[in-house]
Amino acid sequence: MRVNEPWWKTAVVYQIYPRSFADSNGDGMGDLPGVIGRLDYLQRLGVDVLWLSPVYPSPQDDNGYDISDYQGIEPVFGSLDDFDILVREAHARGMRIVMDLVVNHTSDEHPWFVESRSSKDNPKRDWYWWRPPRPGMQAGHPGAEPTNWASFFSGPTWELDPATGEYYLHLFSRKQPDLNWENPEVRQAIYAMMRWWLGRGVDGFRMDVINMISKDTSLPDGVPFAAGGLGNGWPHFVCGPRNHEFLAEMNREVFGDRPLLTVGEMPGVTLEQAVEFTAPERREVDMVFQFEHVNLDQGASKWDIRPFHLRDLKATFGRWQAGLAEVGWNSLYWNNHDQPRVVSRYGDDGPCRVKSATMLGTVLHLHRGTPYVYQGEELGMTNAPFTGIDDFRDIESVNHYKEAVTAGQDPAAVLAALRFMSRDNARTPMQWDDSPNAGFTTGTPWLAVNPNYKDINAAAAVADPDSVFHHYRKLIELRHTEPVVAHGDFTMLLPNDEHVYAFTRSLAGVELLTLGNFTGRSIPVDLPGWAGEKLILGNYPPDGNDGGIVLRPWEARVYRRTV
Ligand code: TEU
Repeated sequence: MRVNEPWWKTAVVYQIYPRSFADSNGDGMGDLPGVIGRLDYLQRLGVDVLWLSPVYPSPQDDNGYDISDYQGIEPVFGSLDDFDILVREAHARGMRIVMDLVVNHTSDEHPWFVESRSSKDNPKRDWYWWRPPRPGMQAGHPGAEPTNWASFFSGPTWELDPATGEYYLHLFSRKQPDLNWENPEVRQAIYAMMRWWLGRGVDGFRMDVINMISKDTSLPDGVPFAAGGLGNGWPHFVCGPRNHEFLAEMNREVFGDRPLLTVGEMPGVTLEQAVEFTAPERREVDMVFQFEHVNLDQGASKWDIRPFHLRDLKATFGRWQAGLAEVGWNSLYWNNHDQPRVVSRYGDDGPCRVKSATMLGTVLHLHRGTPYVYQGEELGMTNAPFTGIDDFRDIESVNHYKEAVTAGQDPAAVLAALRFMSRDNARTPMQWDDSPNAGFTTGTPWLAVNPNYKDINAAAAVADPDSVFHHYRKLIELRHTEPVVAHGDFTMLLPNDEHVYAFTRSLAGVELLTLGNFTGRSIPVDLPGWAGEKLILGNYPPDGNDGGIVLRPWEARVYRRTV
C-alpha cells in the first residue's frame, strides 16, 4: 500500500443483502447467523469489506430501508449478539464491516415519528417536514399537497395526517417520512447513533440517498411531468444548499481521524459535485455512488428501456475517471440491490454468460476506484424469469405497475419493463448449491429462487477453476498485488469503438492494457505493440497469436509491460 494512501484505495467491497444471502433457521429469510456461516467463502473470494444492507428493526415496507430503531437488529435477522459475533469473526478473517446508514428518512413506526405526528406542538414535530394544505385548498383534495413533487415509489411525496390536518413529506414510500436535517437536534441524534455503531467495531458507512438530506426550505413546486400532474422535485432536494455543510459536520462529529470507509449514495450527483463531496481536504465522504452508467439504457424513466451503447458507457466512465484523477475518488459498481443483474443487462446471460460476466468484471475492476461486488455477481447470477405481477415484492415495482396500469398503460408492456429493470432481479436468493432452494433456506424463500440455480451456484463455481468466482478472485488479487491497478493513471483508448472497451493504466514504469469485447463476435483490435506483451489475466486460454489481437466473443484480456 502506498504511504499515506487510505486503505480503501486497494480494497474491494462485497455487498450483502441480508434478506437474500443465507437463511440459518429455515424461516425463508436470510439472517446474520447465515452470513457468519459464509464468512470463509467470502474470505476465499478475497474481499476486504462487507457492506450490509439494513439489518435494523423495520416494518420492512421497503425491505429495511424504513428503520424503526437505529440501535437494534431486526429479530428476523438475529440479535445484537449475532451482530457482535459477525464483526468479531469478520475482523478475524481480515474483513471490515460497513453499515447502511439510512437517515434521509425513518420508518413511520420509529418513535421519533410517532411522537412527531402525535400533535402539532410535540417537541419532535419539527424533526420531520410537516406542512398545512396548499393555500386555498381543502386538505385531502387532489392538488392540496404542499408541493407537486412525485415520489420515487409513485404518487405524491406528501401524505395527509387526518389527526392534525397537516401533510408530511416522504420522497419514498408513505411509510418513510423524511427527517428534517435543518433541525440540529435531528443531526445530533443521528451522530450519536453513528458513534454508537462505531463503538461496536463498525468500520464505515454506506449512506443512503445522502444527497437528499438538504431541501430547498421554500419548498417550491417542480416542473410538471405532464399538464396538471405531479412535478419533478429533484432540483429542490438533490444536492441541496446545506448538503456539504451537513456532511462536513457529520465528518467532524463522527469520523474524525478514524480509518473508516464512507460512501454516499447520490442519485443525480454530477461529476463536479462529486469532486467537492470527495475532495480529501473538504472532509465530507470518501467516495460516492453515481448513477450515470446505470441509467444508460433508460429514457424518460427507468421503465422506458432504451438500447445500450458502448460508446455511452465509455463516455461516462472516461469522464469520471478523468474528473476524479487528481482530486477525490471513484466507486466502481455494476450491481447492487436496486439494479438488475449486469450480465442480463449489458452482457449475455445465455450461452456466453460466463464469458460476458468475467469480461464485465475485468473491465470494471481494472478502472481506478474502489470496486463493489454485489452478492451473486461473483457467480454470474442473472435476472429472474418473473411471469406475473404477483411474482414481484419490491414496493417500487408493485407501485409502478399499479400506477401505470391505472393510467391506462398496457399491462403486458409494463410487466415486460418490470421483468428487465425491476429491483427484484437483484433480490432473488443467493444460489449456494443445487439442493432445494439453492441451499439458501430449508423453508419457503420470501422471494422465489431463480430456477437456473441448478447450474449457477457457489458450490459449482468454487469447484470450477474457469468459473466467474475464480475470475473475480483473481481480479481482487490483482488489485492487492499490482499497485498500478489501485493507483495508476487511467487513459481511455478507442472511445468511439462500439464493440471493444480498451484502456491503459500506468504507474512507475508499469503499464497495463485492458480489453473487453462487448459482443458475441470475434473482433480484431488495432493497438500496435501490445500483442506480444505478457498476458496477466484473461477469460480465454491464450490464442498464441503474437502478430495481432483478435478478441473472441465477450473476451477480456489484461496485458502488462514495463516502459
Ligand atoms: O435508493 C435510492 C435510489 O436512488 C433508488 O430508489 C433508485 O432510484 C431506484 O431504486 C432505482 O430504481 C436507496 C436504496 O438503495 C433503495 O433500496 C431504497 O429503496 C431507497 O434509497 C430509499 O431508502
